[in-house]
Amino acid sequence: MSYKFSIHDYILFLISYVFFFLFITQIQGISLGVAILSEIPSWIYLITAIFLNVWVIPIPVIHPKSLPPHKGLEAEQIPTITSPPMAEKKKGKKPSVSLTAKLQQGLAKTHKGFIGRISAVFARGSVIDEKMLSELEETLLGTDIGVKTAYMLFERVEERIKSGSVDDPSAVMDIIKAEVLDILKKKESPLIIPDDSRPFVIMVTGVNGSGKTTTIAKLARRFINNGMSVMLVAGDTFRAAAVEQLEHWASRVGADFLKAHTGADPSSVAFDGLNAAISRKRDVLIIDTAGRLHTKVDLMEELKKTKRVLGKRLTGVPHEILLILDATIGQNAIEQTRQFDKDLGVTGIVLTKLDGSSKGGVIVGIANEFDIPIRFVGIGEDMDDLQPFSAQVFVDALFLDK
Ligand SMILES: Nc1nc2c(ncn2[C@@H]2O[C@H](COP(=O)(O)OP(=O)(O)O)[C@@H](O)[C@H]2O)c(=O)[nH]1
Ligand SMILES: [Mg+2]
Repeated sequence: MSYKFSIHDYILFLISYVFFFLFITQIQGISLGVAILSEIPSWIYLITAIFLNVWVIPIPVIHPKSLPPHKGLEAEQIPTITSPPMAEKKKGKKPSVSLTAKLQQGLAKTHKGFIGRISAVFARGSVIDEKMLSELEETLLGTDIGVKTAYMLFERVEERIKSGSVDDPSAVMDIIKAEVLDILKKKESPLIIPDDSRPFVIMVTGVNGSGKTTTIAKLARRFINNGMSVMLVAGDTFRAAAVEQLEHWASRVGADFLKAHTGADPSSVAFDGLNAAISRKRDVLIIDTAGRLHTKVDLMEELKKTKRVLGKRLTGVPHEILLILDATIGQNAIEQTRQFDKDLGVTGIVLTKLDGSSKGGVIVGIANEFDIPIRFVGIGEDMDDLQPFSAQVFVDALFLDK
């Protein structure tokens, strides 16, 4: 068990001894020369002194400031828990841009790399012919949606053209837009924190650099802005810098933070985090995890163990296994999803760095190939640059010609 004493605790501790002193003087009948002090019954001094002491000294489980004992896991991994200062107010004002406009800006490169290439095929002629169709097939295969989705999309468009329901090249984009919307709509499902699952536990996974820690900060801020209390756990225990990065964000967004020493067993830190979130009655617990190459068996085993340990402590936990995918890696994100889902059972996806990628079309492939909801999209490094995924808003922004 561990608890970091703050300056307020030391002051309360000293005050408790003042009350003890007053109690002793009262029962000994020593006059301090202040009439009102001797009129107060001695038991009030005693109770106050005991209360202040108990408040300062963390008592396992029953005390709100205490961390519960470290059950069944390596005893040397003593975690440190810190409470946040007031969340930092945003410095300076940014010009306000609507969410749709921001998404549009963020998707500009993908628009060029995905939509731009397809519409170029149809700009070349005024009638749809075989050549145009085979160019469309080739172009779709060259985008980042993956072979399977490219063929599916092509077949659907070809079917509509051959059935005679479209003959104008400019109308084909509308069909493709409707098909893409249809695929994405099925995976639109916002992350809802139910009242009866507190703490709601989110285990955040993904390879190094995909944006896990940044997304955790953005999520924490979102939850805190919605009136929820949040605790963050540094489960990427192998990289000291990763722990520091999360600690920095926790204090900036106003979340509790728990860490252990470098190299500690991640499942043990996650377990401590869950215990702490339960005893502190936090609404949301977000666990960061390591992201060494996902093909490494030991990483997957480590993540599986963390999931198992959490589930043993509280049924149904983790409620959400969020996979963070970097849009700049294009089709590799499909393979990453396959790996993480096979081993962990991913329950939600966040696609980050759409703003820096021309390969954001991969979202269509992921939505088509997996039965996993897309929860959010990341369109920048700022805290506000995480948007809940809305298929309609996304498709409108993606297909919009400027
Ligand atoms: N442009 C952009 N950068 C992002 C986004 N999300 C994360 N990043 C950046 O990606 C880098 C890696 O992010 P980090 O959260 O440390 O990744 P982790 O290793 O998975 O925890 C950092 O420089 C982030 O600022 C995003 O949506 N857009
Ligand atoms: Mg990280």
